[in-house]
Amino acid sequence: RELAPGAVHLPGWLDAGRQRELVGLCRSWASGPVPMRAVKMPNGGVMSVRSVSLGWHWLPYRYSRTADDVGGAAVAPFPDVLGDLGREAVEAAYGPDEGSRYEPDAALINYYDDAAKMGMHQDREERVNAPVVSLSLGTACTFRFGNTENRNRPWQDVELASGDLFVFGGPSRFAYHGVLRTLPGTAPTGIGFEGRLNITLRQTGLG
Ligand code: MD5
Ligand code: FE
Repeated sequence: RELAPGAVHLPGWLDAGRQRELVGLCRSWASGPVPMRAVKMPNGGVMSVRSVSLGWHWLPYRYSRTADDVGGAAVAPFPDVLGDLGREAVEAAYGPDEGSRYEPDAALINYYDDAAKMGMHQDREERVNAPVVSLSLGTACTFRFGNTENRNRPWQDVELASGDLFVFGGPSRFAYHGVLRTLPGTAPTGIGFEGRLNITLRQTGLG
């Protein structure tokens, strides 16, 4: 479960009830003040993943309190329920001391249809090196966990399934990573959802 120092994968960390609950919350967040949308990249490309942010709006390559690329509405506040969930997640991965210190202030909810993927990248818009918490719901995917130097080998390919927790911190915080493909047909029955959702929690270090 520790793929590299600081990179901890806890399969099935969320039970079925909590997965369903989070799917319901994601639905409500997706219809908040800022529409869920595909991010347009500065090079003209459009991401195949669709996403919505809470607390801070992520756009390439900065955070804003307003949805500057899609209507300019104020981003919805970061909900307490995700702060508590983040502390619980970091505690499960690293222990109670680090768990209690974790104060995430931004969430990205990513939605992958069967064709969506995410290229290898680092998450480096945050100004502090607190861990990133990743929760997967619905359809499983092949996730590529790389190294901190570049987007090439060495990497490890791992399947992330519904309910899995992955915490990226310490020396793994700025590793390159991506989603190669989703694995259609693998969503648990009864979750009330088709496709893959990923919730990431981040501590931006912004005021
Ligand atoms: C996803 N999302 O499955 C992933 C999960 C994103 C993104 O990559 O930027 O929205 S988060 C994976 C992650 C975050 C921070 C560090 C590392 C992985 N890592 O060191 O591998 O939609
Ligand atoms: Fe990322």
